[in-house]
Amino acid sequence: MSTPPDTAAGYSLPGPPNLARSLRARRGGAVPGLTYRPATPADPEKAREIDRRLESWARRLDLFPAQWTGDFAQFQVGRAVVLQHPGAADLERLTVAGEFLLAENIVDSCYCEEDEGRGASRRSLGGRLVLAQSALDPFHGTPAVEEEWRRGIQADGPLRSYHWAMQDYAAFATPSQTGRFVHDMARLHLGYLAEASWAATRHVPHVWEYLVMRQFNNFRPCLSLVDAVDGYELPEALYARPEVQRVTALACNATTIVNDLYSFTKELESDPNHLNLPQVVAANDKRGLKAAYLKSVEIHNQVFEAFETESAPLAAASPLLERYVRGLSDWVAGNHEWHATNTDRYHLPNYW
Ligand code: LA6
Ligand code: MG
Ligand code: MG
Repeated sequence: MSTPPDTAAGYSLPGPPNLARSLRARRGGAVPGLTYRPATPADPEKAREIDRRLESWARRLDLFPAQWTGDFAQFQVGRAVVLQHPGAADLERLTVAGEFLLAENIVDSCYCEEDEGRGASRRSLGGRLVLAQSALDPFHGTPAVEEEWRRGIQADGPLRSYHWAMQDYAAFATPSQTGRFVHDMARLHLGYLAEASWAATRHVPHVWEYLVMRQFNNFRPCLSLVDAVDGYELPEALYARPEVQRVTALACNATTIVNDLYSFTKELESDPNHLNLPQVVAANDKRGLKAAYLKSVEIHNQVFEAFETESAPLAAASPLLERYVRGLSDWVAGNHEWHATNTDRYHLPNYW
């Protein structure tokens, strides 16, 4: 939201009321009334070690200019992945989860989020994302064109980040796990395009339409890694089952709605029209932002509870599924803890 200057031609102007600022009083902690499971506490030394490795990875690959380092440090990637993967088999695997988290946020920031000032542009998004997808899902053609493609991928920081994170992942993940991840990234990119299209046309979706978009513009690629990071594979034949797909999507959606709740005030400050679940509920119900926010907490809780209820019989049916569902649940809990405690980035509205 642009704020007019306090003084003009020597007069002091009160300016319009700043809604975002008035929502600021309550800062950290969990959203009251939100259903969540406590996370396994993060070992700070482990988080620091992951951050050290990621910093040297980002520097080696020249992923972004030095002046952005503070922004990404504030993001606390090391702490995020330590919280999200308490059963990680080793530090190398955790580091790769961090590489992807960093890469996904670089692409989101540089390609999608126009108001972050890193060159993102809705008009060029589709073309950029299709090339980004090829950094994960290689191009195949004549040797000469393949060589041009290889040079093209290495010429851009966001593309390099995707490409090299994938190389590191493929060193321990099975082809089926990397294929699953490539599919989930294509879903993410489709979601980014829908978000950009609605922002460009100022379309305000129905709640169901918004939640469909957010099922694609979603943390799913992060949860796609839970078995590989923990050092095993949920075989394709089990992963593909509709009931496994459903609990996976429910976990991914719960965790992404959590982002909408915690980033609500940040997004309102940067762009009063930014779509997130409370904003969309408010636009549809016309009962104000507070009622919409509280209703969004309820929507989250129902999705979260459906995940818990429907995953219980799966966990009871097979040790592999029990481990997989525990990995999803750990990721949801760790991600909630990261959002609730990252007060540098998020703060809650003053609604309680
Ligand atoms: C973050 O939401 C989010 F849910 C994404 C799907 C983008 C990043 C992608 C990953 C990690 P938002 P905020 C797969 O873009 O609220 O709203 O932190 O991020 O600015
Ligand atoms: Mg985004
Ligand atoms: Mg958000």
